[in-house]
Amino acid sequence: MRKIIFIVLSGLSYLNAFSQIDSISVVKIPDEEYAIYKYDSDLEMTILTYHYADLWDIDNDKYTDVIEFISNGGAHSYYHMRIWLSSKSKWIDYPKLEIDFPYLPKEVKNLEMLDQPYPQFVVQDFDNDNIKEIYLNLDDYSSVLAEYGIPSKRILIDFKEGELIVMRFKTK
Ligand SMILES: [Ca+2]
Ligand SMILES: [Ca+2]
Repeated sequence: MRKIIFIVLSGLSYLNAFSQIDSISVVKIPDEEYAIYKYDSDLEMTILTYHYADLWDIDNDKYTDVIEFISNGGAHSYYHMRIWLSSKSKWIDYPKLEIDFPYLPKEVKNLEMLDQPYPQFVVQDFDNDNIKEIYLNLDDYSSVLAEYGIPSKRILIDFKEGELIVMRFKTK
């Protein structure tokens, strides 16, 4: 009898250990094929960056550009955006434009979909001029109000007359 109890207990502890290992192994980050880890010498830690290259031509020069979202390294991570434009060959930083879901955008079929909290990031031609704009639904608009005078969390970044312009997103 004692032997049977031992076997049952051993079996239970084995199952328990297995389920713990299993619960650790299923943790994945979304869109991980775009996730890269970079060492930040200011923060002195490795931080997660979403790196979208070879997908969109924001400045309409026929060469693809890069959009990155860089984590602040916090427990609840917020990501700020920066853009590499092929026509300028440099990074343009937007440290105040932060979202917490910087995942690969899906096509938005109607603008009513953007009345929801998600998606926070969309790259699409909203004004039908054959050039894609960047839509962001920001975490908070106080910084965009202070920096750009826009009293809205929902913004559009459009390339006009050789520059990226941050503007309020309008559905009409
Ligand atoms: Ca380009
Ligand atoms: Ca457009």
